[in-house]
Amino acid sequence: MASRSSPETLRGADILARTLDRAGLRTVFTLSGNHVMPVFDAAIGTGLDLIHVRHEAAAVFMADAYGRLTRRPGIALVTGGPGHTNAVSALYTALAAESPLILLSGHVARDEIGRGAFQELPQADFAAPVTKASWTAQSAAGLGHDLAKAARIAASGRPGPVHVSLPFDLLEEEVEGSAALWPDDAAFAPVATPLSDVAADATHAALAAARRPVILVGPTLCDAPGKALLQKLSAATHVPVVGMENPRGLNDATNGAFAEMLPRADLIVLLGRPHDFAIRFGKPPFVAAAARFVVIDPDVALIGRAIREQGPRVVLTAVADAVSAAQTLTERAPASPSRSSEWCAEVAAAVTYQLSAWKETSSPAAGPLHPLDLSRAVAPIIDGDPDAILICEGGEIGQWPQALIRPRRRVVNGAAGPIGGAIPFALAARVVEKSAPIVVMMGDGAFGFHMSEFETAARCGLPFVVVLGNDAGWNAEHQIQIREYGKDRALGCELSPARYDQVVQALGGHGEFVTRPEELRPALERALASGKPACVNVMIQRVAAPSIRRQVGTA
Ligand SMILES: Cc1ncc(C[n+]2csc(CCOP(=O)(O)OP(=O)(O)O)c2C)c(N)n1
Repeated sequence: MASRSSPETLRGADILARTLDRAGLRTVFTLSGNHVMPVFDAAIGTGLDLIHVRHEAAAVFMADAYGRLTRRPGIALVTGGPGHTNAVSALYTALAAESPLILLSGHVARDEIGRGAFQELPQADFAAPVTKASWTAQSAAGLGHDLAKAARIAASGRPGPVHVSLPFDLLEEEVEGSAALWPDDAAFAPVATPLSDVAADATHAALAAARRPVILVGPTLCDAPGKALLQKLSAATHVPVVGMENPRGLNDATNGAFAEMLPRADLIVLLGRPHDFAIRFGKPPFVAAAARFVVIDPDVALIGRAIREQGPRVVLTAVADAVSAAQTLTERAPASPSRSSEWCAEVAAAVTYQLSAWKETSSPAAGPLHPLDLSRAVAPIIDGDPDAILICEGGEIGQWPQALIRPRRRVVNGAAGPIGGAIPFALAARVVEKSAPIVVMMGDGAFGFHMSEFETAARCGLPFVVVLGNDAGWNAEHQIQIREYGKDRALGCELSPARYDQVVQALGGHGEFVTRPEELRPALERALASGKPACVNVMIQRVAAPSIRRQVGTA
């Protein structure tokens, strides 16, 4: 391992670091290791900001949240072999969340491949099933172009993760400096797949002919700019547009009682929304047997899947990315909507529906608290600042804020349904958002996965507040046991009421412990005011997630 031998030459690692710098992809979520130390060395003197973390999966979760919040690829850099395998597990989440990111992994030198090299693994193959593209770089001079290609693929079409393995010999190899090393800005830019005017007009004709059409969108359009665009589309057409990015699909608490409306739809436009489990495979009673489908998707294979599942009920298909298609549909909407706003209002009322029982539910004076009260305390913090970011984990506790709080900016665990990503998500959110509140709501089970990242956050000065619903158990799975097997057969889902607030204090953050309702708001205020990464550890009742059903008339 060495620095450059002359100022006229550059190591592959220098090309990589400087290309990231030139492209403005300066935050690198990373964990050190033999194979990537040349890149750490090359980062010195560039504008790169290495945020070095405590687990490679956390680096990928951070790059994922960065990608979702900015629509620019987040960058994760890890070492080869076990560093790579740790990182790959989190790519599954990013893939389902349609999150643009680039995983760069160190890799054995090319002349050691197949010889039993230290930490040797066919890394590109290992990452392939959970990425849009995955390859091993082949030349030092081409590393900048590898990066540009990875960024372009990650953010084009259906956004998602891309992996590039970096053989050690390439990172160390010296090449002559030349203009040809540096890709131009355009090489990084995503390529739009626009919806043709003909397809847009045909979609509008299908919408106009339907009585109760619904447009369903996926994670790509559930971010803040996506939501703003969809509001315009819905206002221009009087067609309800519903985002689905939660692993619970039609039971997504965010969408209230929408599951009761979908069977009434006679036309469903899947606008970048895969035809999958989330819509219960489009079958009755969740979707009307007579419903027709329009499928607009950047991925031909997913269009094919919808046709396989629905046959002739698919009346129109088009290849286009979700953002471009939503823009074109909005621009080409008829001058005035062809339908009244009644159906749209009915769907909106279902989506925002909240059970009246919730109004009467609150925590007993002596505690433990009801999970509803945690969301009630967090809501004004999020509602009070349009730039605030709410982060919701999986598990039962994570469903309450999704039912009660409607933030402009939000990161949820996503369609892959993982638990454990929320603390890394929060850390990356703070990299993106410098001042507005960032609040995480999660359970004690999920907290354990990456709690060591509080050390990273404290060390890097990245504050956020975790409101931890501590029911001393893996409640979501416990609820399944009670429901499916009976109360007396609950096994393997108990945890202890551990003092995670004290763990956070020991790692350099701020901790609060709450056992009674009146303690919660002051504790939250202190946590926010601390300016540190904070954990408000709240002892809660172990109750099932909200199940939102109401009786509505059918058409
Ligand atoms: C990576 C991963 N492991 C396991 C699961 C299964 N799982 C889903 S929710 C859950 C329990 C979560 O417990 P906690 O975070 O305490 O939240 P709670 O359900 O108790 O509110 C488990 C184990 C999962 N979805 N993802």
